Order: sequence, then C-alpha cells, then structure tokens
Amino acid sequence: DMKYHPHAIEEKWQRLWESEKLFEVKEDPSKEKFYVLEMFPYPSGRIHMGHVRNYSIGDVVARFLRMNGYNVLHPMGWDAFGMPAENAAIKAGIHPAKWTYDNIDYMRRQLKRLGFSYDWSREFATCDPSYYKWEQLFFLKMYERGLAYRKKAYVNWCEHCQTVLANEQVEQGACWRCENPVIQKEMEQWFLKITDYVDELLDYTYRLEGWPERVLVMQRNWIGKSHGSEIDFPVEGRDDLKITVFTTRADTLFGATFMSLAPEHPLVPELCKGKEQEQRVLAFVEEAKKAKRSDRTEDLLEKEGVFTGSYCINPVTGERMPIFVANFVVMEYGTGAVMAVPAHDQRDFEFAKKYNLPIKVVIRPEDSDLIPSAEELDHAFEDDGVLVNSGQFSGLSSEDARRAITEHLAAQGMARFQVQYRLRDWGISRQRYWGAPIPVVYCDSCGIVPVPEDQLPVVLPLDLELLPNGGSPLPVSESFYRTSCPKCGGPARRETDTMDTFVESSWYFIRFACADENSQPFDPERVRHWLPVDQYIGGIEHAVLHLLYSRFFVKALRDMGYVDFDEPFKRLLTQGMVIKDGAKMSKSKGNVVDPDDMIAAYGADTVRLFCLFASPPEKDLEWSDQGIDGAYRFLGRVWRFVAENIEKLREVKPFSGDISGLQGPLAGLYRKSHQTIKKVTEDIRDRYHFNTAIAAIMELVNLMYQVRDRGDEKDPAFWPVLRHAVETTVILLSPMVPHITEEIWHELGYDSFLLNQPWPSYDEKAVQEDELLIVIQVNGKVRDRMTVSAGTSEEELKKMALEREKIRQYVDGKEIRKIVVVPGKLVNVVVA
Ligand code: ANZ
Repeated sequence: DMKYHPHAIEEKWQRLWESEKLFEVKEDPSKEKFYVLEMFPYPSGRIHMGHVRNYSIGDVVARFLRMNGYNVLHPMGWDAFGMPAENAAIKAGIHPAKWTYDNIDYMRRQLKRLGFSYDWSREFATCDPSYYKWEQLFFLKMYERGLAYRKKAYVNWCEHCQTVLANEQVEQGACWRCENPVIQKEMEQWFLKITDYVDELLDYTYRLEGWPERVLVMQRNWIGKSHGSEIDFPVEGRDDLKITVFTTRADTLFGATFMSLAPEHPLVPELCKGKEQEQRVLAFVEEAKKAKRSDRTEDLLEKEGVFTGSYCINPVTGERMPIFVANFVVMEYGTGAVMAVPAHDQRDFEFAKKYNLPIKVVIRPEDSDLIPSAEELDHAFEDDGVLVNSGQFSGLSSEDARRAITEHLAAQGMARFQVQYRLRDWGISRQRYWGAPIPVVYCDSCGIVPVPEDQLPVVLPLDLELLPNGGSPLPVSESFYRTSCPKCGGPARRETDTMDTFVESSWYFIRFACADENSQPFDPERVRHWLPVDQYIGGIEHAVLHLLYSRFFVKALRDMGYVDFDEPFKRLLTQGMVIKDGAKMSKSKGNVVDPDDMIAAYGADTVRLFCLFASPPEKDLEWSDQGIDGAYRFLGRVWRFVAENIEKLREVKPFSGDISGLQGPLAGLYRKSHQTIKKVTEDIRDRYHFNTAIAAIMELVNLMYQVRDRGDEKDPAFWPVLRHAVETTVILLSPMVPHITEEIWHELGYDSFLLNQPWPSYDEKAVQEDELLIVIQVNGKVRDRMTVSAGTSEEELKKMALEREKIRQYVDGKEIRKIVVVPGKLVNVVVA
C-alpha cells in the first residue's frame, strides 16, 4: 500500500513483540549490562503527554543500547499509594484499591499501545503486600539501628472534622471540606534519620558526574550546610536564663540591637510572665502557630513580632537588647533564636523600621572608607566587609572577625563554632488510609513493640471505607488496630498511621532487579548484577525530595547489608515539561492534549517522533499541531519511498563496497548515509539530542528522493546504494519509531526483529567530505568560488581557476605575474 496506515502495523508488531517476549531480559555475563529507568508513574487514570515524552526518551536509550550490544534492563511499575485514590473514593464512592488497579490496567494498555520496550515480567504495584512487606522489614531494621524513631511534630489539624489534613487539603489556611480554620497540632510521629547521612549525601553531590549540575545545586541548597557560631546572651535580671543564637555572622555582633525568638521557643512564656505584655505575647504565639509551616519557612509572611517585656545583654557591648517574638523565626533551625542586626540583615532592618528599634552600622564595604550613618540606610548592607564601631575588632575583615569574636567569647564559655544543616529528619507518618502500614504496636506495659518479622506484612485491610470526613478508617477499625502485644501477649493497639508514599519510591528501582523474589527483599546476586541504575530519566520536579530520599535509602540499605553500592543513579536526565500555548499542560488551564486522541489520529510512532523531535530533552517541549502533522508527514514520506521502490529494492543487496568505486550522486548519497550514522550515533550516545539526530535522518531521506529522481539508474550501484540508504534510515530511526521501521525491515526481506540488529558502524573514509569550497581572488579581491574534490592538486586548481568565466573577465589580456594557492582554501591570481 502506497499510503501509510500506522494502526494496523503498530498493533501487529506489538502483539508479536509480546508473544515473542522480545523485551524480557535475563542476567547475561557475556554482555555488558545497562539499566535504563524512567520514573514510574502514579496511576492517576491516564497517561499524559509528560509521561509520553519521558518514556519515549527512555525507550530510545534502551533500544539504542540494546542494538549496541548491551544487555538492557528496562522495567516499569506503579507508584500506587497516595491521596488521589482517597479523593476518588470520597468523590465517586470507589474503593481506593479498585480505583488504583483499574487505572493500572488502563494505563498499562496505553503504555503497551505506545510500543515501549518494557520487560513487563518485572512489573509491580507498590500497594501490593508482596512489595510493601519488604518496606515494613526495612522500617524494622531501621528502628533496630535507631534510624527510625518517634518524636512530636506538627500536623495540620481540623478541629471541626477532628482529623489530620494533608498539605493538599489545606486551602488558604482552611479545611477543604468544612472550611473551618486549620490549626497546627503536635502529635507523635515516625521519622527516618536522614540527617545521619547528611555529610555523605553532601559529599557525593561533588562526585555524581552524570547528574545535571542544577539538580546537584538544588540538593546542596536543600541540605544547606552552614558554618557559623553559637553565642550566648545573658537575660537581664535573670542569672538562671540565657538565650543562645545560631549566627553565620558573628562579625556583626556589635550591631546586634535586639533579639528575635521563634513563637515556639521554650523561654517565651517565662520571659513574658507577669509582664504587662503577657497576654498579647501569648495571643501572638497562638496566632503564629496557626500559620502554615511552609509559609513561615519560605519567608512568605508579613514580618510581625511582639515585645516580651524582657531584655538580654549584648555580650560584647554590654547594651540591653529587647527580646521579641517574631513570626519569621522558626524553631526547627539553629536554636530558634536570632540576634537581630538591622544594619546588616534585611529582615531585621524591616523589623527595626516597623517597630522603631535602633540600627547600628558595624560593617563598611571593603572598597570605601565612608561609613554610612544609620539614618542614611534605606536597606541593610548584607555583604562582608571591614568592621567598624566594633571595639578591638574594628579594622578586621568580616571573615577574620567571625573567628576572632567567636574565639574571644569562647574563652569565656559564651560561644562556640557550630555547623548547622537545613536538612531535617524525614517525617514519614501519614494519618492516611491508602498507604503502607507502619509495623509497630503499642502496648500499655511494653510501650512501642515492633511487629516480629515473621508476622509481616501487616496487611492494609481492603474491606474498609474512608470516613465521611475523609479521614482514615484505620484508627476506628477495631479489627485492624486491636491486637495483642508480641512481647507480653497483653492487649495492644496497632499503629494506625501509614508511611509517606515517598518511602515506596525510594527503593523500587532495586526491586526491579528481582521482582519475583519471595523469600527476601532482594536477591543479592541479581541486585549486584543490575544495580546501580545506569541512566535515570524523569522530571525536574523531583530534583530534591524523591532523588534525595532515594540516595539516603540506598546508603541506609547498604549499611544494613542489603546492597553494596553507594548511590542509586549513575546518570540522571531531567527532561523539561510539555507545554501548550506557553503554559504547562493542565486540566485547570484547559490546554491538555490527550495521548489517546493523538494515537488515534496519527499512531504511536508519530506521537513518539514528535515528542523527540520538537526539542532537546532537557528543554520544555511546546506542543504544536503543525509539529505533530509534520512528524506524520515525514513518516509517510519514508513509507512511500519504500512502497514505491520495493520491487527494485528487494532485488539487490545493500551497497557495501568502497566509496571510491562510486561516482557523482551515488557517492554523495553513500557518503551521506555514513555521515548520518556517525551523527545519529553521537547525538544519541553522547548527548541524548534526539532532535538533531532526527533532523539528520530527514536530510538523508531528502537526498534519497533526489538521487532516485535524478540519478543514473543504469549504474549497477544505483539500487544497492539506495537500498543501503533505506536500511540506514530504518535502523537509525528504529529506536524512536519502532513500528513503522519494523514493518519496512520485514518488507525488505528480513525476518529478525530490528531490536536484535546490531547498530551500524560507519566507514571513516566514506564520512570524509571530499568536496571543498575554494575562493578565487584576482589581486586579492574575491571574484568567484568553486567546489572541487579534496584530492585536487595545486596545478589543477590553478588551471581550473583560470578557466572560470568570471575570472577570465578580469584576467584576459593581462599579464599574469603569479598564482598563489592556499591549499584547501584559496587561489589568488596576481595580474599586472
Ligand atoms: C545574625 C545575622 C546578622 C545573621 C546578619 C545574618 C546576617 P543560614 O546561612 O541559612 O545558615 N537564623 C538563624 N536561625 C534562624 C531561625 N531559626 N529562623 C530564622 N532565621 C534564623 O542563615 C543563618 C542566619 O539565619 C543566621 O545568621 C541568623 O541571622 C538567621 F547581618 O545572625 B544571622
């Protein structure tokens, strides 16, 4: 058929690939292994274009490497616990489990319809007890080692619904269901001690060579290592009290004119007790505690504070500093207390202006002797500089002064050098139903008791329904929580919180090595064979949490003896978003293009090709109707070329001789084929720039048509060279558009799958461009240009230049003094 009909072709090959188990892979010591992984999806209901792009990229890498002789592991599964399943349950009355598994069935079909080369025999969903059983085991092992522990922390709480809310369920400070204000309530929760690994996590960000620098920088900022000092401030009139601050700017101590405490700071009640301000302070504290935690830490709030009525003493100036409670100071960082230096910290500056507090300049810029007066300042001078108004320390640089001032106070026991991290331990307790149960029980006599390993998994009961207020049924389901203590046999209560779903995604990539292992979490041999992941591909939105948690988890598993590698992902590719009309595709924007519609209209190959062609992977991909149309037409052009010439093509073998035996356009086409092999190989292998690879193949196809239409069909090399070009096109395109290429490949008479075809190599000699552009000058002025073949001798060049029409106009009738030749570049004819 002259016309390209993608659907029948695609479905046919998908069936055959599946029945032949083409994508299943076993450990094979005779080949080098390569593990390609795309971030597994949440089964939200349907595949979206972001997935299609992500998985098309991964599929090209997987197929390309397989054709290059690697034994490629390319698995897929489902990140299947989480909130949306609960929301669907509340909205539509479908059980989260049914909703999830139905979605998985639908989305699996969609992925298969796109022709991705996944080894589906390794598929799993994280909500399956056979998966989370091992997660519960890891939790117990972490608990044994003190890596999992319990402490109080704040959660969003709706007093009206009597339930904990996820961050997504808090809308402008109010409950999403009843719209009553949400408060912060302290509850006992489980934490994983990621901070034990903070230095290793940080160090390796300088060693992960295959990661994008910007992701590494984001992780470093998230870890947030600061070198600074702790300084103690005596409280006026209270020998028993002192306030300790953490500061990175001990050099500014002489300019500290007041003190700011976090609302939760334990000294606040003591400091305002019996003062006229007491009620106002306590009310302020209550109000501040209500504010969403992220708003406070991310500096989104209007800076506000209230005076406690107490003072502390600046240890170097002896001056009194009023002590405030301020909403922008958080208890979780440093000591929860900040020495305020309004001349050199912008937040303190704004606060001082608002509450009329003294501003004292103690740092001047390095390059200026002028010391600005406090009145002149319209914002804080935050840079390092030279100390002024700082007693014996005046004249020191900021850096020297930080050391000198800290050492000076340290000698009196009032300061110490301190390293501080922004990274906090990972709170994993979720008061949600649709998650993996945390395997502990609480016994009145024995306290916290881990569930014995041989009683795992603690199965999440599926015969429960969410409460009408959206809350988890586990805490009110006796059949679940009522149990007996594994230690003393007395009555006990199960933990009813479930784990953060980020726990499941922190180790799934290891499980793919041995998804069928039932007696232990990992088969050490297979894990050693496949891990770490050689190439991980996913969205930049996971730059911090998922990727940091996974790195931590691997290190913890290593130290518990489960794995023997240090880092999960050797190389990371973060692809850009898919956008339409300049905005991220989203339901709320109404600019969603559904992959199913596109497959129905154009076929999977076209959709894949468009996603790969429209921009390099790390950039955003702008959706365009012309673009997808263009991709379709290109495939149609490839199809038609073969369809029109199939009889002739079948009669010959692809040309494989030396390029020197070819002439004119045939030599040109053969050279172009080899150049295209080189370019496509390098673009995919070295840069993952599929767009430029595809553009090169398009050029080759254009030349194929030209040669067929204008070449010399009587030349015996004519069809062999064309066949070589067609085969080259088909093989090079196959990782991107595997169906149409498979069809053509078989039409050409082959009966093995393209995926088992070795990737072509190019002939270095055939790649050489043998045509050169030579400039011709007369008396140093450019008068003409000509193309010559690379081997042309100097004598020939001179002769050819003189024969050119344009040159004769300038030279005829004149005396030629000399002819200068710059090989490969230029001929200059000098005339009198
Ligand atoms: C005095 C000072 C003077 C500061 C100055 C800065 C500039 P990083 O680099 O992130 O570690 N800080 C300390 N604990 C805080 C808390 N719990 N909540 C809010 N802010 C806090 O930042 C360290 C600086 O952040 C510290 O240095 C402190 O302000 C503030 F000209 O101390 B600085």
